[in-house]
Amino acid sequence: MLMKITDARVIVTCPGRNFVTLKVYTDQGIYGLGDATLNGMEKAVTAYLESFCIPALIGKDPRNTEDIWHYFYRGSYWKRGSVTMAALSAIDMALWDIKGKTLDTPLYNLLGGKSREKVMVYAHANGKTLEDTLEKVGLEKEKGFLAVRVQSGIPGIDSTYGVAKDSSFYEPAHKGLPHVEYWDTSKYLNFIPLLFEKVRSAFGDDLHLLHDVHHRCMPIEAARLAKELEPFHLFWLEDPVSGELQEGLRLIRKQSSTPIAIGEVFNTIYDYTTFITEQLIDYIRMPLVHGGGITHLKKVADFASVYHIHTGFHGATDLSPVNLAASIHFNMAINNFGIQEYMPHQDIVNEVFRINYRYQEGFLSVDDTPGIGVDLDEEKARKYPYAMGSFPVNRKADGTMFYW
Ligand code: KDG
Ligand code: MG
Repeated sequence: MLMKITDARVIVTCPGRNFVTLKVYTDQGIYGLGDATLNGMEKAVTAYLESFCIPALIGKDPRNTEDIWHYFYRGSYWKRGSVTMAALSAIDMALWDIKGKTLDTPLYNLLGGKSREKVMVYAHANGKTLEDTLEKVGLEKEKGFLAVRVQSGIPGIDSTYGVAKDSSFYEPAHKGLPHVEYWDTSKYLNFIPLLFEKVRSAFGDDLHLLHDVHHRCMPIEAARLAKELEPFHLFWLEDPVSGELQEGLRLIRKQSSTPIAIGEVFNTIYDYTTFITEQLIDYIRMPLVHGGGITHLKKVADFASVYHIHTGFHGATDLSPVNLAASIHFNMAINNFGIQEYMPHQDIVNEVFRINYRYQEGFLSVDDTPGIGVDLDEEKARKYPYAMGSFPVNRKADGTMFYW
């Protein structure tokens, strides 16, 4: 039987925040969905998809996921990069969705079947003060979460990334152009060990605790933090340094046994080679939506498994339900799954996307809908037009531009 891609469209919708979805159509009446959302760069990914990828996809056999992946990766002179890899991720996800629907089976079956029935997830607790944060951790524990990422406002720093002024939902981007936030690493380093001492003593040894540094330390500062957090047995310390300097992790590793997770801003295996082969990290954060989709992440996860490294995919609310569902399938199938990040989308998002996963007592599971199993209501999507948003930028107190 022949099968051909006849068309594809990009659907941009903003139910509270922007989502970019690629919909690929075939001559068999089956379509597939892929997530192409890249926070703040939605229009750039859309332009690449519309101006090049979609015309190049038409006429290809969607079942050839491997060859099509390499057509867009190897076939492109300008390789890698967040924008092009997000586009390729969406193409790949949509084609795997089509493959599952064509074979009438859920995605996890195409990746090796079930290694587990459900996947452990971690929740977010963000408080403005230490007391507020302790209360937020308690609330997540009451919801049944076995793992909680703990972030807090820092005394003496006006605003802390990821700790919203209105904490009803998490949204790091703001409407319009970037505003400036001021940062002071020494205040941060003085406060965080105290925070974890309090959280550990309030909630006991069983709760898994995670923390995200958001790339704010130099390697030697991160080494100090990892060492000082050692008594509180974190599940992981995330993005302790800006990840482009892979050698920087050696310094942290020599000093501490706190597990390290890195790479939510990465997009290919080449961002990870030193980290993996030198066992400098413990968890891979690069998600399907930004790391070349299922085809590429399967290779990265398999490569990592040789070095006893696990997955811990990025799963903030600025990644769409299509990515989250695909990630649950993926996590159910692979052996070296570690944990999945989970922040529930707002209800308005789940009105636009029809989801097939559910949260129960610390775990997520998907049903057996063929393919990825998420659909998009286009009529509802049209009610929420694109709205420009951007991340804040960081400066030190003296004005110096600081890292992400
Ligand atoms: O768009 C960026 C967010 O997804 C990111 O800031 C969230 O760091 C994050 C995390 O670990 O979820
Ligand atoms: Mg992060």
